[in-house]
Amino acid sequence: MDEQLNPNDPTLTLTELSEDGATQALLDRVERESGVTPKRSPLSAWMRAAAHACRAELAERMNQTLRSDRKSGAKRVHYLSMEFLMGRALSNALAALGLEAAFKRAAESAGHQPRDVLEREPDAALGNGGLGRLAACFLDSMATLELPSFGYGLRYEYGMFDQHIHDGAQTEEPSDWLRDGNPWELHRPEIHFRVGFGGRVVSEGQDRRWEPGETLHATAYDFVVPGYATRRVAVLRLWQAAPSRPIDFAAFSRGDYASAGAAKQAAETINWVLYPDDSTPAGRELRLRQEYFLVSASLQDLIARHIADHGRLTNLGEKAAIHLNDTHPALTVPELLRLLIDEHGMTWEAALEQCQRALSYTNHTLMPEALETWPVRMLEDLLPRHLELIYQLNAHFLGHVTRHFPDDNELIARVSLIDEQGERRVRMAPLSIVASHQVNGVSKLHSDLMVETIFADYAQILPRRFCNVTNGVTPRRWLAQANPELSTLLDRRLAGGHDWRTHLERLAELRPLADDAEFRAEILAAKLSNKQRLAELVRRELGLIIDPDSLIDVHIKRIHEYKRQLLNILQVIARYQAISAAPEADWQPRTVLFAGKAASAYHKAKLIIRLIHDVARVVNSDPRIDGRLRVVFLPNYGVSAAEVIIPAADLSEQISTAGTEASGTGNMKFAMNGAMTIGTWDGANIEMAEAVGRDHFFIFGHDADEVRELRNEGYNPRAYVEDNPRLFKVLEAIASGAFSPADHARYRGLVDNLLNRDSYLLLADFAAYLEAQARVDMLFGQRERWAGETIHNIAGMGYFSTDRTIRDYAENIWGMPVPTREPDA
Ligand code: 26V
Repeated sequence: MDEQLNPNDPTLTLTELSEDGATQALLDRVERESGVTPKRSPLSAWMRAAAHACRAELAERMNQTLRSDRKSGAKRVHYLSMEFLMGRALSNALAALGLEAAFKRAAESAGHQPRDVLEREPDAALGNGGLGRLAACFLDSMATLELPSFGYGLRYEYGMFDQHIHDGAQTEEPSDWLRDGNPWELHRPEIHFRVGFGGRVVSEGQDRRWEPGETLHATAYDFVVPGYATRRVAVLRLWQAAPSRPIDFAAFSRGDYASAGAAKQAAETINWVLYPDDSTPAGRELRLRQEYFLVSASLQDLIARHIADHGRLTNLGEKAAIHLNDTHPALTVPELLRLLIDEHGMTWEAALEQCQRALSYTNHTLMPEALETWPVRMLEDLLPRHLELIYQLNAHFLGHVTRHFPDDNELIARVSLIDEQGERRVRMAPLSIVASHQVNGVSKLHSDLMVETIFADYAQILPRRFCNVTNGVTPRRWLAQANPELSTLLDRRLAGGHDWRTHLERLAELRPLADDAEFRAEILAAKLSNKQRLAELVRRELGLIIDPDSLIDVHIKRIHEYKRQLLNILQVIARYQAISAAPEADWQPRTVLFAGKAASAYHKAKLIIRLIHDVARVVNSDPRIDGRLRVVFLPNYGVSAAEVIIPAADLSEQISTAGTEASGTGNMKFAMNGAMTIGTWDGANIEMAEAVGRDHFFIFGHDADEVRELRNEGYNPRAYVEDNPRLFKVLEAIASGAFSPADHARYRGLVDNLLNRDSYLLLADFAAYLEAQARVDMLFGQRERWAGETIHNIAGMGYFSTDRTIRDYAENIWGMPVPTREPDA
């Protein structure tokens, strides 16, 4: 704070006041907004008033940030994403504004627990899972690294659905996060653009021009994302659709209210709901409309700003980086070409050059079924001019391929942007590759496999276009906020005090402390207190008692076959059978906690949730087990739940079939918070194990090469059952209805599928998994040694901060190097 300021000056903003002044200002604000005294104000009113107070500060910082970027003419990055899984914002904002102490004092003086106020804020769950949360961590790091940056997304009225469980079965409920208003957003009605759909393309001399059949308005809602230890911010701009004519008065006068309101209805469906299936593209027209709406509004916005700042578009690629978070915003390619050529008079060649300079694209999955394609017919109807430009780009690219590989007709046919098999479709990943200057995967293994498998042909043609940027997570949310106990320890033990929050590599200084008895004890104490907090949450949500001294074994993520929650459940059943067979033996008590949502139409994933519940019921009620094994499914997993669960975990399950999980980011959050990992040689697990030291990791199972060989040889799952009586017993119990006595046949299909197909090689990894779990039990039995191992894990996680990830993107892809801030002494 500026020493010259008088802390009692009433014109000062909240962050300029003394702690006393800020406390009083917060109390005043609560009273003014709610109309009753702070003591009588409900928690939700407290939450809103605190958010509004922060928003005012942040708005000012946004103005300053934008003004200074305008003046300096700096290059900006624009991160286009259909998903931003932001979670709650208040505690992050308070920390960034230095208002935590004042908030705490104010709340307590009114008789409220600060945490109760914070928990009144609904999660902004505008994303499905890893991809959306990564985008949110990126915004935090972009702001903190002082990178001129915009996130662009959609303002969904309903985000990720709320998950309810009835009799073990998942049901979905809309998540009405805007019901009580959103205290964070700044509506910017002055920022609006027109977005067209349908219609036809007309020729004007040499030129082609699109005459849309229907036009919507896009207006901006801004979220200010504070940086840590800087006044700079990142802006998340979310678009809202509105009809150009909300009421058709002619229809209204006829009494035809449906037609009179049709345009309004059509516009509002764009923002209606996030598509909640992250495993298969729905291929629905509404999704295509959403994608185009995001892309068109964002590009018009950034072009308008570019022209205002630079007066011309010939240096667009030099001053603007545009990043595609997966192919969901891939219509950026034809839309940018269209805007530059049709609206701004650029030539094809010049437009393509600017496009390639500006654009870059991240691939987030190798699963072939998740790669987006759109029917040509749908594009013809909805975006006819864009389809022309895609054809033109395809001809241009295939010409290039023909010149360089003149004899390889098969290659030329394979790499077309149009899939000609059956119904003709546009392939969005190739479209993004061809129009970008860099394409990256999200871990070393993933990036290697990407160029060896799904994009091998493109890598042959464009070898320098592909690179790797390993994911990370923001240590502000996932360590400082989520784990205050551990953070206090780090502050005390690391030479730079607080500054690991922006220099996470400092965690390496903990390595020598792995053998320090006192530090080990402190680490165990912090963990125990986090486990007690989790036990309290489980008791509140499920009425279930879990033992904070037991090994807390956590598997939380979207439910997918490749993530192998089912393998975990097989292991749980094997353990249950072993304990029941020898109840007198010395078993290491364990609580196995699952959480995660299944896509609503993903029947197998839903069946796995059902099985977890069925197994939990049997195990938890069996007196022979006597608390030595508990199985918990915590409903409605999301960012806020993760913030409680992760710091409490002893063991992190990262057990995807090798070669299927692109990176994982939960894996990083766990290790950073002092959990051990049991995992396969997959995604970022590999780089984590190498950073931490393989000896400090529980690695098991087939690696990606072995998985490929096994499949090539003709994988026979039954062979593993014949060799392994424990596995046989587990499958038999499930198939015979031991966990579903009222419906014996419930899991017969599931078991048949394992025996006959087992696409994700659960049975091949089962024995190794059990063996690794036994090593876990052994080590957990020696609690001090265990603590030493977890310290090695925390110490090795310095690399996995999104600050490092964003620096990589900025330097190697966006062409906007980041000045390094010196760490404190
Ligand atoms: C795919 C689709 C398909 C179309 C409909 C909606 C939709 C929504 C999301 C997705 C994305 C699936 C890809 C994804 O989330 N990948 C995850 O990305 C993380 C961040 O890079 C990474 O850590 C995970 O390993 C990867 O599964």
